[in-house]
Amino acid sequence: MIWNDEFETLPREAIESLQLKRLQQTLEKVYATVPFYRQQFDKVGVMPEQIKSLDDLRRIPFTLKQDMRDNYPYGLFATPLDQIVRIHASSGTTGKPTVVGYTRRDIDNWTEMMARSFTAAGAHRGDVIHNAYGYGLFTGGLGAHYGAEKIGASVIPMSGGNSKKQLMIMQDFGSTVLTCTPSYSLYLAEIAAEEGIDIHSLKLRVGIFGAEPWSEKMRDEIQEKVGIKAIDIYGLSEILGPGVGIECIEAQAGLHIWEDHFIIEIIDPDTGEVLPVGEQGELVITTITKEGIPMIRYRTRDITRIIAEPCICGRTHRRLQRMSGRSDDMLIIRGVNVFPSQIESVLMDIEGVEPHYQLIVDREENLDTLEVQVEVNEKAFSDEIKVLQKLSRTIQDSIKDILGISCRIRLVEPKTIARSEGKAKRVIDNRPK
Ligand code: DLL
Repeated sequence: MIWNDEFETLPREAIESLQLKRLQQTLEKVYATVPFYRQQFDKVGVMPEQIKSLDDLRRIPFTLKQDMRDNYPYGLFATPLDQIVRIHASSGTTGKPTVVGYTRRDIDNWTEMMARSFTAAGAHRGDVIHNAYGYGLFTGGLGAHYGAEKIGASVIPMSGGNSKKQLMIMQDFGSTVLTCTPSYSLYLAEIAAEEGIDIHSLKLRVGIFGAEPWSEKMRDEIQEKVGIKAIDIYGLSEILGPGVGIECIEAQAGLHIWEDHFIIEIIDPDTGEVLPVGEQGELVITTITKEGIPMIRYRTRDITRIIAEPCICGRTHRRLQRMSGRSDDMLIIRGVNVFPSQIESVLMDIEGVEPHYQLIVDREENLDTLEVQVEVNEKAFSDEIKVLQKLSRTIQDSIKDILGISCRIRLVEPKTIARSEGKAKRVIDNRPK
């Protein structure tokens, strides 16, 4: 099923000419209304009317998260506050949050994109959507909520937390679709087991998971443990919130990006150069319909690649491969670059290991060190020390063989690594700043 047949199946040329028209309008608007953008354009001597093709976009400088901080809270808004009907913010790890504002039309567009996303994931009227993304300044809760109502499903605004109650509601209200972070779905499965609830006996059919990196192996783990189809959804508050892109249930292979609202580019994170289609690099997004806070060439820090091949679902919007992680989370261990999700993939392939882990990075004598803490299951944990030592060596060897890095392994008891109701914290970086 496709929510908006007309726009989701536009031929490529039509998408691109729509993109160019909307891009030109957006550039003119930001040049006229946002001093920051006017300075950015003036710095490189480009006027909005000189952007005559999609390729010309490259002439415009990037926008960074720091630019949002420097213009805190409302400096990048292109619309007066009396036109802004909603404000969200994302809590950075340090300092002030980044603030975004939506006009009525922005909310309508977001709702439409979430309606498309739910439909792509196989949700429809008659579904009971159990929304466990956090409601509040975080965009996950309300973003998913509006889209769920739009498709005519019955939405339960659970928000995060209180996991036992979540399970009771799922059981009693007959939830068919679960929306939360992938890691939280596994936590719910764990609580269900503790409470003696057979999670497979629930009516849940599909989970729409995002807001944090996760691997293909983690998907397998969730699909098996929770007994549902697990769909990847991508988004970020600076650009929209959830629903920038989603996988379709037909292929479960790459996130369709709603290209009538966004222009995507992949750049080399070191040089800033635009890479050819298909190459892996950092995702840069330009919004072309947003009114409240348009974003021009925003550097997301997320690492992915464009999949240009047509998809079996019939949607013509290009896909992005599952995010490998964020460039800021990439670990450089003795010269080798690795993403936490790559380590996750290796761990998930090893018998006796649970899908709960944490990576501790430190620096000793000027060299980065990595300790992988991973939970073992009850059965493995009750084994003799010799067996555990062997397991630990197996993990170490696999990581070395597959990723080429040496690390220390610390096997820990089941349920000792902190669970999260939102984004899981996979990396603890103790290196001196
Ligand atoms: O996490 C929006 C969202 C809510 C997306 C619910 C999906 C579902 P922020 O808090 O601003 O917004 O965080 C955005 O989270 O730049 C990525 O690094 C990461 N992220 C989001 N979705 C995925 C995903 C929301 N599917 C940041 N895979 C982004 C990997 C993801 N990383």
